[in-house]
Amino acid sequence: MIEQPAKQRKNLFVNDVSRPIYHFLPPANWMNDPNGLIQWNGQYHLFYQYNPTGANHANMHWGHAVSDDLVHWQDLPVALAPTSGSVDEGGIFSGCTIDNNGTPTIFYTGVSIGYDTQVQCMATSQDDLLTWQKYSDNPLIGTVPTVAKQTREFRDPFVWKEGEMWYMVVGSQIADRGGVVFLYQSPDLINWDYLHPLYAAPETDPGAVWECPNFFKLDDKWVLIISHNSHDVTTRVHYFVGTYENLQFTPENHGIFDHAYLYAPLTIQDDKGRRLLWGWIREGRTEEAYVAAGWSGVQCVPRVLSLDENNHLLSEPVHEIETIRKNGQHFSDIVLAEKTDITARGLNLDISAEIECGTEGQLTILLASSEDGSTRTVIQYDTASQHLTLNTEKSSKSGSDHRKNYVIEHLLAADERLELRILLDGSVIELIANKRTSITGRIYPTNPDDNFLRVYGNDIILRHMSIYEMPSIWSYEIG
Ligand code: DQQ
Repeated sequence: MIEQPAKQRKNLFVNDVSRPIYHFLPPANWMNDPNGLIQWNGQYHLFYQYNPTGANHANMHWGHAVSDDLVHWQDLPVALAPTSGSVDEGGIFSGCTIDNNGTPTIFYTGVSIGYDTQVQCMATSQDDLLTWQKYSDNPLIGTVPTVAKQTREFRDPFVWKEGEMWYMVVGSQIADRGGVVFLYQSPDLINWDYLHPLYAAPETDPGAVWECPNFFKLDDKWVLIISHNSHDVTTRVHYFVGTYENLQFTPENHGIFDHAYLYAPLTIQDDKGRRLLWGWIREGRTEEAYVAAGWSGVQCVPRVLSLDENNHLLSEPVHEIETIRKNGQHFSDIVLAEKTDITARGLNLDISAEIECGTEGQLTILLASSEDGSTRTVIQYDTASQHLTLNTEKSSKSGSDHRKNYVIEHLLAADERLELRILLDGSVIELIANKRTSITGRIYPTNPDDNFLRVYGNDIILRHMSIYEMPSIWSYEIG
């Protein structure tokens, strides 16, 4: 058990209102994918892609943090670093941790300098996950299956056990086809046999790579989550829900897990039986801007996954985050009009709302707005077109490339209310509608006074709305 000290971080970013205060991010520098999630002695361990020397994607290590409650985190020493002259000298890329009969065991991708060779490696810990020893005979898997017709894109092992056998999926690319997930099997975690593609891009999609696969049982279905890297604006997290029999996966439904900045998620099942997901919230500003800021990358608030009767993958923030809510304002049964009915202030908020929409209903929520509304982030729902919008085109006066307008179809059944959950945290907005449409956006507020929230609409009844202030999850060293 790792004790949590009362004071843990130096506050290096006191006046940076863009930096989230209740989402996890390292004390400074670059972070991307969540890695190696595991619950050990009841505590949640989060590893993550980390550059200890700067806020750019380079020099990949595994950073490490631990939490008793999924809300507050203690920083721990870097868990894995590249070893020069070895198969991971170019970086320790993403992977997972499993419990091998009492031995914590990491599977990760070791890359060469320049990333042209990507191989699957192992490391174990003898001191409850604090320090790690790399397997002396790495790599475990050193070549891409020939069906890939390429030798470079091969990473992010995800391992699980069924009966007496271990299985691994690895993200890759078939050169003339698109993304693929390869399936392996092992009796002992050391010797791995390649079986076949678990699933490949259903339509030709050359150039795309499927990264960070997750494959797990949820209720009586199997879910495959992949991060579809198309090297352009269509880079998104996709999911497939289906059946898995005789080592064959047959998808029955496909969806987009998040329509904007959430990427490379990793899941685990915790001791409460919940399937939890963390995902990297990418930056929406230029490399120059985030390097200058000194930090880059945020984890989403962990989400609990479930399925509905239509095989949609649903997600909602873990209820633990509600324990830090403060100063709640509650509104019920309000018929909204064009003039603002509700005003609140704050750049770190947790908002939930349940809304009845008339046939011509239009709901507008302004966030991070200046008093005159010239700076604003806009969330809208339009009943006639059944579209949900997150518009960040006027979100701040900072020079950045986050200025986007996401207009995403969100169908409601005839008697279904619109349910919104909005986690605003400085530059992060997690917007989730009816648990099934997720748009994670970035805004970069520069003026702490541009923090008005306004709600208005027409042909809309706000059945319920709660707005909470959210405090920092960190205790900072004094001085
Ligand atoms: N990020 C890691 C890779 C993974 C990619 C490298 C996804 O292992 O494929 O930092 O963001």
